[in-house]
Amino acid sequence: MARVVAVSNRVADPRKAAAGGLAVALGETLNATGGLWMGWSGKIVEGAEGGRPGEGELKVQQAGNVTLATLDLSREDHDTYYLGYANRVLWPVFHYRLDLADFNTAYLAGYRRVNQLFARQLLPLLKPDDLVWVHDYHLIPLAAELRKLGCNNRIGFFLHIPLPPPLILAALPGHEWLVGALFAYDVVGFQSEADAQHFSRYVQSEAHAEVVGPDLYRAFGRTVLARSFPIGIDVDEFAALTHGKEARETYETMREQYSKRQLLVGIDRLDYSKGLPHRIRAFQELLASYPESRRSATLIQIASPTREDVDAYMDIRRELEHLCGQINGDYGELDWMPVRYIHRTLARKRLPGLCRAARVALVTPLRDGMNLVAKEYIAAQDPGDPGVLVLSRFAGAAEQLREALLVNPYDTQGTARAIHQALNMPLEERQARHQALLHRIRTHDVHWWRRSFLEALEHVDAAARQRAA
Ligand code: GDG
Repeated sequence: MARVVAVSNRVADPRKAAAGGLAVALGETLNATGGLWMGWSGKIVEGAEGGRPGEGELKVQQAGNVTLATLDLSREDHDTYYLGYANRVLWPVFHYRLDLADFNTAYLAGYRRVNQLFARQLLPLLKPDDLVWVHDYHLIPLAAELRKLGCNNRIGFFLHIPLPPPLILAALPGHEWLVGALFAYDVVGFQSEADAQHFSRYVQSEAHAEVVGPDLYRAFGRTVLARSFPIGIDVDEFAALTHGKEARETYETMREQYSKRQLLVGIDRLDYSKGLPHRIRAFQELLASYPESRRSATLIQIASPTREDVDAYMDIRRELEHLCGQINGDYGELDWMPVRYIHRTLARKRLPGLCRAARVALVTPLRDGMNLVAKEYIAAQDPGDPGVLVLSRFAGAAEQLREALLVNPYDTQGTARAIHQALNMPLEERQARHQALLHRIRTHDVHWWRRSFLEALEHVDAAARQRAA
């Protein structure tokens, strides 16, 4: 296979365990294929007013069989491109939260500038046969910028977050430009069927795209293959972590502490898309409606800090702290607190131990592209005595994980009922559901995801590319 060149906002050393869905999946991909990974270094260069680092500041280093190419950003570029357009515009809009979007025109200018900078820096590193694989909403216009500079490589794009329905997308100023930029790719991948359908409906109604074959859309003088490629996890690697020293220690400590209680777990970045306040309210409803869960059910909620410079994230933190304080105040006893809320990142090696010790996992985002925690929880279970996954129907993962208990996170009482059902589920039913779920995450794991996307990119119709050139 041709060399893979991955591009994402951030890069991480693929030899080290990373926190964050994209970093974990891309690290695995590049470890398997070798190749080049390009992105922002994470460093901000303070300069003269509005100063940007000059060209040619790409830092190239080797990490095993992967070459890492990173560039620094100026303060202005970082604030407009990353904090601004990516996280104050695209993230909320794509998660159906128009109310949280801040359509500041300076953000868009920064977004375009940084995508142009990425294209200029990347082009000299490319060989003609390289497969270029661009990731996520930070870099949607990158292929269009590369094409402008004469790049004729096969370029694929994968969107890790949801794509909203046409009418929500159409509220984004400049949406025609943004979606038009997707046609500079050869393959565009989404997490779920629902997202792929939103794309299909949008391009046909707003861009008069023609459907020229299965999943093939023609508009703006180019043809793009657009379909879902649901991302998975490395099931064996996660299961192996479960048996590692740190995970076993965590598992044993938890089992000891909660031997007479029922442990529930939630593991999320502290992001408003993850539905944490709704989850805590559903847990509160459980304690109110099912008195037998008092003094017994305990929820450990890990909420790892993220994007703390964006206002909406400070607000969600305050709301969550308030709710956890309230529920502990209302229901706590000298020897039992209903919620243990931890606003820190837990070491990756400990996560599987916590997952295995928990009888129930609450994965209840209001919207999520996929949600890898749902899959990690399944991989960490003891098949002889597995726990139960309570999963939001609005996570991309719900399309695949039908044997989880699917809930509407906005329905507090319905979610509380599902939690109660999960806590009381007989062993046989737990085993049957877990077996089906484990099979699903094994057949559609991260290796399957990488192979199916890259095969689609490698074999995308040559004739269609010729017509487009
Ligand atoms: C985006 C999309 C999509 C979480 N807390 C800790 C920790 N994590 C790890 C989890 C998991 C990853 O981070 C989170 O992945 P998710 O998929 O749940 O969510 P996002 O970060 O929002 O990822 C998402 C994903 O991209 C991949 O395409 O599924 O829909 O939003 O691996 O275990 N890891 C450690 N400590 C923590 O406290 N070490």
